[in-house]
Amino acid sequence: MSEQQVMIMGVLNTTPDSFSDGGRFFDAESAIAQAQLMVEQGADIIDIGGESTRPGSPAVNAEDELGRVLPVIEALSGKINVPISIDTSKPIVMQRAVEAGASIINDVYALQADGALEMAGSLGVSVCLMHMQGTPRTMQENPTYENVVEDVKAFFKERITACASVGIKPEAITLDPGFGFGKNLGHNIALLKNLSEFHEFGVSILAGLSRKSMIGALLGDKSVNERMIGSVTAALVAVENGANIIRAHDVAETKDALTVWQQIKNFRE
Ligand code: 7PJ
Repeated sequence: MSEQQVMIMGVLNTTPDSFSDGGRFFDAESAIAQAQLMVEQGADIIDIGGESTRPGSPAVNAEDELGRVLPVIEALSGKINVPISIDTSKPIVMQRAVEAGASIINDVYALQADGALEMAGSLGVSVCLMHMQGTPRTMQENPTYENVVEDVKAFFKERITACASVGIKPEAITLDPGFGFGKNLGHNIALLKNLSEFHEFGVSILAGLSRKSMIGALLGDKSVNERMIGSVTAALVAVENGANIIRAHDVAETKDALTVWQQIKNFRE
């Protein structure tokens, strides 16, 4: 069996209200420094977002979102030697971000916004399609599934077909079950424990668990800045269950964990 490749996607929020880093990276200069640090620490992708999707957060208009992300992408493009992904659901932001140097679209709405699918197809870049039930404003009120793993699978199947219709090939697709996006603790754990089931689509799988409330809940309601070790532990469970990309805020710590995991796996006695 071929070795499981695991990459780290380092999170760079440029939103003033991002739940996990409280807007610390809002100005372009510190965003750039943080991105460079994450690359030194072992990030394989830098994910740049300008629209907060934390539960209850309001929508951001395209102009504000562009004002946050474009200066950072422009400054980083060519300066870091890893791909930049743009965390957005708006076609215009996708377009401008790719023109500025992004090569991956990471969309928590899985290209369902008006014109997003067509835009992603015409830009010819890779896409990460995340599952979400509802919208960030209300998604955590009462998430309900028949069978969360099967329901997410059906959604992925439909989105892969939609991608094919605009020329996005499976090689360019990553799937993400969207931990915490319209899911209660039981839903999140069911998805994590059954992550390997999503390999039936033959595309890579991303897990974003970093600092999320499910980690806080499992630790007896620890606050966001006390969730690092719990997040790294959950990331390891995800890779053990087949994840290929880990989306993380704490890149250095996640990298150490993955390095130890990989070396133990490869060790020949
Ligand atoms: C995710 C994301 C995630 C993907 C956010 C946060 C909230 N994109 N964007 N997967 N989460 N693909 O950083 O926790 O889980 S924003």
